Amino acid sequence: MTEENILLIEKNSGVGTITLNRPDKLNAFSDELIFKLKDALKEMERDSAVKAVIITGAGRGFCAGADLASRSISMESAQKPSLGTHLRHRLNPIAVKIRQMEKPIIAAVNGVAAGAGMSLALVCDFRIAAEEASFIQAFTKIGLVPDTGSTFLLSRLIAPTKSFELMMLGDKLSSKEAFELGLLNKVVPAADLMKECQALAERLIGGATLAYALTKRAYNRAVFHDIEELLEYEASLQEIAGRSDDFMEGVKAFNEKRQPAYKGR
Ligand code: LHQ
Repeated sequence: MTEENILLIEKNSGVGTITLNRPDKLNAFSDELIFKLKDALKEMERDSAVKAVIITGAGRGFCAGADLASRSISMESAQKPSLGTHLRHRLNPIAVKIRQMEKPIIAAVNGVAAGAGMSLALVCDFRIAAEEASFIQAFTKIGLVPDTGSTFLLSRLIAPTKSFELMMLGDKLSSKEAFELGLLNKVVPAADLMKECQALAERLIGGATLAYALTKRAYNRAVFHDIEELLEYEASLQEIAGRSDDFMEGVKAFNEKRQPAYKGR
């Protein structure tokens, strides 16, 4: 069934705002949402009137990662899904586009950012979060490996000791904890979130935008020069994890709202 208005686009004073809009699913990535996000980013890139972009979520979630109730993932189909292919064609191109776009992209993290939803926040240029927001590397909890860039984004943004712990255990980080670790630029009350992000975007627009674009290019070369190779590596590992009994069990348990019983295979 096609949902309506699952992604909203607004343009205001040179700032393009993209809102993921599946609030009852905490803006989990259905295929349709992924394709719309990809198109929206392309539109923002092409539109010369847009000089900065904000990505946010409607309701109490930023993005809960892949839609675990979707037919392609929830194993209603007899075949096990190819998660490597899923990543190569759907989520990885979004991560690459955000890094390559020579306009600043701000994640306005209004609520929980889990799994690939956390990767989406991490791949943006700036992260401002509401006090109520939280961050979860949810992947291993459903028998997967971190993807959409989380393995290298997290370990390059903060110290490896903590990033590995977060990836392995999947514990929830509050905004305050994420800020203290250096994952966020700022934490603000929810009521001020969009105002703060708009103000940052307008400040960037009012500055030397060519210098900003070139700085982003240099930063990419310094920190994320191997992004495509690493995304591909994650996809190849996710292909293995996605065919495991543990992943089947993880998704089933999530949808049945119970604890999973893993066997390590
Ligand atoms: C959801 C979801 C969701 C569907 C909440 N899907 N409905 C994976 C596979 C394929 C290819 C590529 O890459 C990936 C990468 C990934 O992203 S793997 C990680 C996928 N995400 C998760 O494992 C997170 C799952 N969600 C949660 O753990 C919790 O919902 C969090 C911690 C995010 C929020 O918890 P609560 O605040 O307690 O909310 P809730 O669990 O009650 O969720 C609210 C509703 O949203 C609920 O629906 P319902 O109809 O019962 O009200 C959830 O089922 C739904 N929802 N996440 N990912």
